[in-house]
Amino acid sequence: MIKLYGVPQSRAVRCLWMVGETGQPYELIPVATVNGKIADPELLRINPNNKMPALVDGDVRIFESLAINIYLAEKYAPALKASSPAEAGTIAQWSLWAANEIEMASQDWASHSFVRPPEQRDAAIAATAKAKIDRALAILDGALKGRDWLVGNRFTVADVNVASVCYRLLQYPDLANFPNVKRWFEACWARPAAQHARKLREG
Ligand SMILES: N[C@@H](CCC(=O)N[C@@H](CS)C(=O)NCC(=O)O)C(=O)O
Repeated sequence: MIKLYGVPQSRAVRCLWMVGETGQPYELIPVATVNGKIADPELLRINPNNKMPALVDGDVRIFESLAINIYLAEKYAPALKASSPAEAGTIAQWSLWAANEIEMASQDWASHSFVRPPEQRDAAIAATAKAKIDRALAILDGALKGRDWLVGNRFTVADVNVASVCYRLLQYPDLANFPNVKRWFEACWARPAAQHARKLREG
């Protein structure tokens, strides 16, 4: 059975969404921590970076949440995987774009807007992050103009990866400024597997 190491309150939520899309049975293995730091020899053997999530599926071991999702699509969700080299490149493009262009800004914005206790928030960091998010969302909005999904004419792992990296933007106040993103983002997160992953994370 697929084993996913991590907790839903981490980037593992991205893989919980994707494994839900596959319909495959899986086991979620929470990683051990000591004083809030990961201290789990089993995780370390799978991911030498000592970070979650990580996946074991038979002989296959993969770390990096977005790569795990691409693997799950490749192996278990034919409709969500690339159907040509061009699609494979475009799925990689959007996955790497999300990780590089939006992930840190989204985390900084959330962290300094509502995640941290008020006395630990820095309004300047939140404002800088918000400006970066707005720039990224304008690019995404352009890419989604006249289309429902990022790659091909169907929901793919690219949509799971980008929408799940943008998890914190479920609370973004200015999403309506990017109507194509808003429409797409709502459609992505309305999927049963996305709703389930959110429930696992938020309770
Ligand atoms: N790029 C990696 C990042 C993984 C990562 O940073 N995971 C965090 C939890 S969301 C973690 O394990 N942090 C523990 C630590 O840094 O000690 C991915 O997407 O999987």
